[in-house]
Amino acid sequence: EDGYDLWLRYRPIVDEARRVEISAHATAIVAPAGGETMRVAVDELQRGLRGLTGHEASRVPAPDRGGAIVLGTPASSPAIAALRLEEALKAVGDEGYVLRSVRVQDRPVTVVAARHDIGVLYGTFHLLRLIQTSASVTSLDVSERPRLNRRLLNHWDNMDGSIERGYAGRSLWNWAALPATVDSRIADYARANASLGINGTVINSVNANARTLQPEYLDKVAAIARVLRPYGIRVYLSANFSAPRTIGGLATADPLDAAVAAWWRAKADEIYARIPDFGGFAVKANSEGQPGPQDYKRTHADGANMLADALASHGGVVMWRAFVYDDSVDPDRVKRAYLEFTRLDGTFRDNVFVQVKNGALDFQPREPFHPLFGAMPKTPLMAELQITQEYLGQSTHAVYLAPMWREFLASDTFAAGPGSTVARVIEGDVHPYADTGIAGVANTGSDRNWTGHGLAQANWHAYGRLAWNPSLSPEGLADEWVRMTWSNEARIVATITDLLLRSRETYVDYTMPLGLHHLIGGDHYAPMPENADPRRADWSAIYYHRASRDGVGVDRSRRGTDAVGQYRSPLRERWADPATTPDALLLWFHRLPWTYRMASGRTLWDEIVSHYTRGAEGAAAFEQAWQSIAGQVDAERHVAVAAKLHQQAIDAAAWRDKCVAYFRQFAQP
Ligand code: BDP
Repeated sequence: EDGYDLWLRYRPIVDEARRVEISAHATAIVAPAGGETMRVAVDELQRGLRGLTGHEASRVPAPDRGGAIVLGTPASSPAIAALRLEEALKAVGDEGYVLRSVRVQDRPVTVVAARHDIGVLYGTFHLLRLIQTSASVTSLDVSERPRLNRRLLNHWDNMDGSIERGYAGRSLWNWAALPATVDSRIADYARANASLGINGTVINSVNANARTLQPEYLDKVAAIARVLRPYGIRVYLSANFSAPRTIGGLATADPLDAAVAAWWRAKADEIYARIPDFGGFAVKANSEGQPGPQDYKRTHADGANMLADALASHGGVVMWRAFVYDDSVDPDRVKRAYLEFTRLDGTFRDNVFVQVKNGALDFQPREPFHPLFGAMPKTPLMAELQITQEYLGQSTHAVYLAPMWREFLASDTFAAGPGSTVARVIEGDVHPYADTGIAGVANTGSDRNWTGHGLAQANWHAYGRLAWNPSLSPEGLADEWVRMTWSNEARIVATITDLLLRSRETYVDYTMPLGLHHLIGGDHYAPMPENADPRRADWSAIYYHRASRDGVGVDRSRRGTDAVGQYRSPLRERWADPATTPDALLLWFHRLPWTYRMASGRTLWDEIVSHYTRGAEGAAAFEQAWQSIAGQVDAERHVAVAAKLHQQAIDAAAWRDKCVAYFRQFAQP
C-alpha cells in the first residue's frame, strides 16, 4: 500500500459479524439511469461495497429485496418519489441529502435521497463513510446540508508543473498532455474531493500567469473541467490583472478603461463557451509584486467590480484576495489589509467575495483571527486556509490542522454581540451575505500518496469536511480519518488520533511559543530567528520578535501599534493587557521583559524555554508512539511515516536548541 487510495481504501471489513451485517444491508442497488453524476455515485457504491464486503451489489430495477440501497431523487426515481420526502429534501437544499432506513413493501431498505444527483453522490459517500468507520447503518435518519455554498481548493500550481509552496511533487495538471490526454488521476482527485463535499477548484497559482487565459490553455482547462463535472466540482482560474496588456495587446489594464473592460467581457465569453459552469476568478492584486488596479490609481473595488461585471451574466464570481501589506499603509504589517479593505465595504458588486486568510500575517502556526472577519458587513468574506504546510513543517512534520482551523472558526468576533463566531460570519449568519464560501490552499501533488506525508492526507480530509460543516470537531474528524485510512482497531485508532490531536500544539511549542512568530528564513522551514531580510523588514524574523536585552515581542497594544484596536470589544481591551491576553498570544500582542512573571509563576524566559523543551519532547514522543503500532498496519505506509517522524524529532530539537541559544543572548547576557 502506498497511500494512493487515501480515505477511500475500502479494505475488507475485518470483523466477521460486522461484515455479515453490512452485507445484509447491501444486497442490491436500486438507482435511476440518470446522468454522469448518478453513474459515478453507483460506481462508487459498488466499488466501496465490493472492497468492504467482498460481495458484488448488483443493480436491480426496484427495491424487490430486503437490504437494498435505494438511490435517487423524487424526479428520477419512482421508489424515492413514493417515500414522500419532499419536506425533508426541501430542508437540505440543492446539494444536501437524507439517509433513511425505511421499509418498502415490508422490506428493510436504505435510502439515499436528494433533490439533485450531486446530493445523491454526497449521500453515497456518507453511507460508505458510516460503513468504513464502524458506525451503525441501521435506523438511519440523517439530514445533511452544507453550511457554505462554495467549498474550494486553491492550487498554487504553475504552468511549468511546479507548485508554489507545494511539497508533494509536481502539479496534478499535465499541461503538455492536455487536452488530448487527461491523467486518470484527475478522476481520483475528483472522487476524493467529492467524498468531502468540495465543489470547486482554482487550478492555477494566485501568482497567475496570464497565458492560462489564452485559448490554447482554456481548451486544456475545459478538458479538466469535463472530468471534474460529474463530481459536482467547478473549475475556477486565478487571473492576472495585467492580462489585457500581456496577452491582449492593449496598452493598459486600467479597470476603468472601456477597452480593458471589453477585453475581459470577451475573455469571459470565450471561457464560458468552453466551460459553461466555470466558477470565476481568484485574484491576487497589488500584493507581493502582482499587478492590480492601484497601478492605475484605482481601488481594489474598481478592479474587482470590473471583473465581476464581465462574469456576472454567466453567473461567475470574483474572489478578490485581501492578502495585501503595502508598507506605506501602516508600519505594522498585520494592520494593513484591514485598513485598505474596511473602507471599501459596500462598494463591491454582488458577485464579489473578498477572500481573507485566517490570520492577518500569513498562515503562521497560530494567529489571532483576521480582524476583517466581522468588519465587512456588506461584503461576503470567504475564508482562506492553507492546507499545504508552508509554515508548518511542510511535508516533513506531522501537524494536524483541524484544531487550528476550529480555533479560528470558533473565534468570537463579537461583530453582532457575543457568539458572532468566524464560522457564523462566513456562513452569512452574522451579516446576511448573498453567497458564502471557503478556500483551502491545496497540499496535493504528483506524489503517489498525494500529500507527501502520509499523515498530511488528514489535512485535506479535515479541510473538506470543515468546509461542509465548520462545526465538526477535530476529535471526530481525526477519528473518522484514521478509521477510513488506517484501521478500525481500537489501539491503532487511539494511537494515531492522539498523535494527530497533539501535533499542532507541539509544533507551536517548538516554533512559536507564547505567540512569538515568523522565526524563519526564506525557506519557511528551518529556525532562523536571526533573519534580517534585506529586501523587506516584514519578511525578517527580527521585525517580529524584536528581541533585545529589554525584552521580546511586538507591542500591538494601544501604546504600541494598536493592532488590538482593529478588534471589537471586549477583545481590544482583553488583548491590550498582558494580564488578560491568553498565553498563546502573549508575545503576538505584547513586548515584555524577560523577567515578566507569568501566571504559571515562571519568568517569561523560563516559560519560553519550557515550551521549546516540551515541543521537542513531544515530537520525540510521536516517533515512539508510531513505533508502538509497527506491524499492526501495513509496512509500506508505516515505514514512510516513521521516517518522517524521525526527521521531525531531529528538527524539533534543532528548533529548540537554535532558538533557546539565540534568545539566551538577550535574556541572560
Ligand atoms: C505566502 C506565500 C507566497 C504566496 C502568498 C499568497 O509565501 O508563496 O504567494 O502567501 O498567499 O504565504 O499570495
